Amino acid sequence: MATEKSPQVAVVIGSDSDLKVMESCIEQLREFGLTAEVRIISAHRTPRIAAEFAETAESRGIRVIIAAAGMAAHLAGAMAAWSTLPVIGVPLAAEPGMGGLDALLSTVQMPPGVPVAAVAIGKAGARNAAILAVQILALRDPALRDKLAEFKALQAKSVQRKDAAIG
Ligand code: RP5
Repeated sequence: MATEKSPQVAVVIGSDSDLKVMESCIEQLREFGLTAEVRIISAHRTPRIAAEFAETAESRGIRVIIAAAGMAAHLAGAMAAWSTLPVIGVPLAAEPGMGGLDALLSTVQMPPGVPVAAVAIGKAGARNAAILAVQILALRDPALRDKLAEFKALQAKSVQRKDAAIG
């Protein structure tokens, strides 16, 4: 059951080998003051648990599911199949693999009717997944909207500083 403090974002990874990259997603969420429900669930190795997790996520207070996997990355699609929550898919480069292109195509090429918001491969996608989740939550949370505005301003300042330094 959802409580005041239940996490609103779930970060699901297909394997513990995905955690290193996805730590930057969890860290980015933390920077916005959000904790995540983090789980290792595989679309292929634990398919029943994947279905149950996605089906019950909303009743636990989850509002956005971030799903990251490598190789034939069906985890985000499996989440989207079992839930009406927005699902963000992070394709990862796994070994043996194709530098993440395999996972990218598996994540992004969803058939009509079951959308997954696919982000970039690896760390960039991991961070962007967190920011996109924050943007979704910010639609109904003015404090998060303010944090996003501050985040954008700081990012711009950092580029401007580098531009000035290169002189
Ligand atoms: C995917 O297979 C996982 O998301 C991981 O990226 C990849 C390899 O998994 P492991 O063999 O390292 O557990 O399902």
